[in-house]
Amino acid sequence: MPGTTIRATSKFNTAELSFDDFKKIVIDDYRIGFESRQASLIGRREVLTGKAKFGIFGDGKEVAQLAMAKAFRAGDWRAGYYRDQTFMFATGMSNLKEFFAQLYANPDIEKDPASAGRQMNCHYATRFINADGSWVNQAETMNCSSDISTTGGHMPRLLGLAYASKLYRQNKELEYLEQFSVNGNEVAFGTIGNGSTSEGLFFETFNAAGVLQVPMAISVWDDAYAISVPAKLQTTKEDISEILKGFQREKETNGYEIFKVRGWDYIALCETYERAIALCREQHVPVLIHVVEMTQPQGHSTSGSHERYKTKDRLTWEDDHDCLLKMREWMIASAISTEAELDELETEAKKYVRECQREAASELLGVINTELDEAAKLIDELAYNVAAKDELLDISSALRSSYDAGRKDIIAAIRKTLRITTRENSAERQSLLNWFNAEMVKNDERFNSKLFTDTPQSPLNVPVVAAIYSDDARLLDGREVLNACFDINFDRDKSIVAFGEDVGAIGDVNQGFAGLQNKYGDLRITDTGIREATIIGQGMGLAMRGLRPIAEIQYLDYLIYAMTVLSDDIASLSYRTRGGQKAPLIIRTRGHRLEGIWHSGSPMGLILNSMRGFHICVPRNMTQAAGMYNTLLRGDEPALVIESLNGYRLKEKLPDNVGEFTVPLGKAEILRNGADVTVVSYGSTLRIVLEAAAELEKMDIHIEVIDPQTLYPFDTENVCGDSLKKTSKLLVIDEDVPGAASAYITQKIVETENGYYSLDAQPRTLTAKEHRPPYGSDGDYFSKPSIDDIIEAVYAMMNEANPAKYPAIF
Ligand SMILES: Cc1ncc(C[n+]2csc(CCOP(=O)(O)OP(=O)(O)O)c2C)c(N)n1
Ligand SMILES: [Mg+2]
Repeated sequence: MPGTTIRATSKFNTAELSFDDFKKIVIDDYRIGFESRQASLIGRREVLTGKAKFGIFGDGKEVAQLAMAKAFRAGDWRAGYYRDQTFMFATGMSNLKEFFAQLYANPDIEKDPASAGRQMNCHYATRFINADGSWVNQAETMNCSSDISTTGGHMPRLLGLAYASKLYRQNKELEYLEQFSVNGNEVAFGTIGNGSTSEGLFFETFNAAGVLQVPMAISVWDDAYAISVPAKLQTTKEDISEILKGFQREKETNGYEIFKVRGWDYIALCETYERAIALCREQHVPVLIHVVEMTQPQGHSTSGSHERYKTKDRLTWEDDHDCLLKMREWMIASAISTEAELDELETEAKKYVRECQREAASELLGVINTELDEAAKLIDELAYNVAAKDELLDISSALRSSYDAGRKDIIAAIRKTLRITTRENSAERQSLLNWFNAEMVKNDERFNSKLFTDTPQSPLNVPVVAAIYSDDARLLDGREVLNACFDINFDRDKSIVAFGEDVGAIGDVNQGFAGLQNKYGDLRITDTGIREATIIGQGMGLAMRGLRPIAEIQYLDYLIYAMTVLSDDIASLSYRTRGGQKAPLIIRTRGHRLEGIWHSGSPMGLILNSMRGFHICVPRNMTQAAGMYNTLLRGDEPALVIESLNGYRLKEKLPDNVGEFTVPLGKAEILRNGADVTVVSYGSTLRIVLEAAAELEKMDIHIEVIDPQTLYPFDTENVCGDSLKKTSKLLVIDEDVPGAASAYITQKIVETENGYYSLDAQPRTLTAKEHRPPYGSDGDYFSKPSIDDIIEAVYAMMNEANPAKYPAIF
């Protein structure tokens, strides 16, 4: 039985290395590369013969990755893409059996620790959360942040992983966090395909790292194609390192060191990586290693064949420049090995990879077959006691004879059986039902769990601490309440940092951080360039490395620039690693009720539909916001806090414990009692709703006003549903377009909270118009829900219920 291969490639770093030692290292490297190639070849065959769904492999990229692995150390990080299997094998961060387990989508974490069968093959991750929710010692492990499939989407995260090393090196107050860094000596390694460098995220990241001077090493795997599209249509001058030459650092300037090397030249690659990474690690200079003349022996993926779009000449060139072939030729020419020795090595390697593949396949099949046998037996037992015996026996025999049955086939067979036997009430049916229910719990765990990491440190477990007010509590501007909250937290927890556009010197455009840079230094309260996607990526990387970042997006409207990082990367991180990684990033922004097409600030539907995996906080004032920050800063899950833009100068009472009191997530509050209509809204709109409530009172209409406070989670105590028991009428008010957040809130109340059963009128929503609001107060009035709109919407509901008492206005 093949053991799991944990090998770290040895480095050529000693002057005394004998030729024999050198030979051994090279031969071992070749073996790793060759095994990796075999895995690619077998993997493709498994897909094409229907045993796995999809395959994308690292063939043609092996030799450069062997060289990169030599420069990679404990404490270092990788943020890469789907071609890096050889690197993962060479560093021991993954192995062949895990490779195949992922290819077969095995949901067992032990078998596929990277994603528990949730990600396509070659999407890697190391697990860095212990069972109790604590962090592993990242300074002692090699670390791989979880891959995503979107081309270049990982670049912003890479920036953050590198930036953490800068903070750990330069901020001496962080020395106590020794499980995350040794004096910032870690390098963040990024890999990206040549085609993907066309993405904006690549350029944004590249520039930001040059400004920040962080230990980030980007390798571009250049095989001159991006699926079928050649370099000519991707990259100016067809050469990414050529066009990035302006970033080359010079005397007295910041910038990059740029290297270019051929992907089949083993020795040049080893030398380049050693030099580049030493510089990056020691001096915190970002480096670009452009690896050219790479190939794709099997084409892009199992979805198609490259013969369709590559010329005969190109295909011949690729055959001749196959990196393993070239390495082999060089090894023989330099007397490192002989043809016969390498033949033998290759034969052994093929056998070994085959064994790994077979074991991975049979491990999954074995478990599924046991479940299948149990299910089929239970169906049989039921069949002999019911009228539909033959139909049931057909189901069990189809299940037994199905080729490569999966869990879906087993569960579908049981569900069908249960449908057929609804009128039966036997012990056998109950046994089947019990088995089904138990299996569904396991399947839920396998396929649907860990949207959040749900550790004991979850913000949902943070103790509730009420705000305390002295009799002489000061009345301050809302921004000052926030400022006081941040001040105390920065003092309490040295790992908290905040950054964003205009956050540093002026303390953000609304002064929430005013004075704090002076007090805590510019490593903790920091200005950034205008680059929302990488502000979020910067926060993500820091959060993965044990810091507590607050990343600021100046206005909510600009969150859209960062949407791919938020949605594809952070929101799915816990889910796609089945709780193996977390990024407890807090995003601070402000929105609602400003005016103008790009400052109207309520793309809430967009957020709700793309950020599951975040907590979404919509505080109605700055005190509630402060309480939410206090909760989130003590928890370990990502969150978005949308402050009310027009609330910074409104007066609020300063709690005595402004840095300690907490607002629990998911706790709705009744702001005003009333028995006629339940009105649910959030954020700044609530102020208008409360004004409308006072007007309505004069008309003898009493509305109950509820603030859910957070949209994820939403009203976990059923406050809205309970209110409907009293009012039987629901109005949801929202500033986004029709069918956006208002639809979500209505669904939650009517369906999840069973509000439907209390309603005696159609539930209604009052939203903004379908277009964005124009600039100016008139534009706001005619586009967003106004006090008049609210009064009339409530009144119309009362008119419908009792026209005699509430005659129509219009
Ligand atoms: C944002 C995004 N756009 C498009 C795709 C589809 N896609 C997947 S791989 C790929 C080509 C990538 O080429 P390159 O960066 O050169 O890497 P290579 O596969 O050649 O190693 C494309 C277009 C994607 N996954 N994500
Ligand atoms: Mg390419």
